[in-house]
Amino acid sequence: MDSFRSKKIATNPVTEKLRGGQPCVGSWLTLCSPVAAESMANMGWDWLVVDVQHSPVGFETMLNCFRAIQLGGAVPLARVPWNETIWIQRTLDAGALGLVVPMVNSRADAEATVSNMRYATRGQRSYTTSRVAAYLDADYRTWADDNLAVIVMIETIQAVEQAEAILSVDGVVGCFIGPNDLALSMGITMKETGPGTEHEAAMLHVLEAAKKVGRAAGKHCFTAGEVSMRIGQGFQFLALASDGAFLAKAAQAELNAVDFAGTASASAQDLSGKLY
Ligand code: 3PY
Ligand code: MG
Repeated sequence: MDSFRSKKIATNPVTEKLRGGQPCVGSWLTLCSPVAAESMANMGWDWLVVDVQHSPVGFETMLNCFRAIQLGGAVPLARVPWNETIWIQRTLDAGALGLVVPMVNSRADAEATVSNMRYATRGQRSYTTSRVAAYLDADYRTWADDNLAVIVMIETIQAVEQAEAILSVDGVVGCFIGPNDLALSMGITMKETGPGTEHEAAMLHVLEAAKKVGRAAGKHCFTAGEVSMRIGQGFQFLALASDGAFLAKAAQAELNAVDFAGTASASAQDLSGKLY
């Protein structure tokens, strides 16, 4: 049975890559499905975030997604609904190896995030054995303080202005830009974003601040093309869309391709492949 035992985790590859200046690419899970999570995790993403802020996922389903992600070989992360003690501490206890924390708008907000993710005397996290402790090649208490990926979301113009102060908080590993909320806070629509806009300049300002204080910058990207471009600019923590968006895009494209008149011919490729 030994061959079925998972390898003990020594370090957190996400935190390690981000601290080492390397890019790491993941995606978002909004379908609330451990089966979808396992399928995604097997594809080779560095990490997957269970979105507890903007999906209707329940706490136990989130935990089962963490298991599925781990089994598939990616690093399980979560976006908590808010920068709050109860959400942060419970989600870590359930086995997230890092958190993306929304709406961190000031240095004090970032200090609160870190404090909730670290045990005393470095923070105020209350102790229990996390679910993942059994998979670690270390004592969870000290491992967690040094290895959890602490990613604060910079997604308001106020946070952009405070980027250096936020990112320089001890314990912050990196930041993640939410382009939609950033646009809302600037009073603009997504049509007014992109190269040459104030929105783009704000994101590049965050990148510059992150580089200055030696932290990773990240962004939620719309396409693989954008992920590649952002890597070239120096962004590191890159999310590509979500399981829900991938499903909708692929399913819609296939449905759109159906010739309801039945006059189109099918190639050999059309007549084989994967049904499930
Ligand atoms: C945003 O665009 O505001 C996000 O939070 C993306 O994850
Ligand atoms: Mg947002």
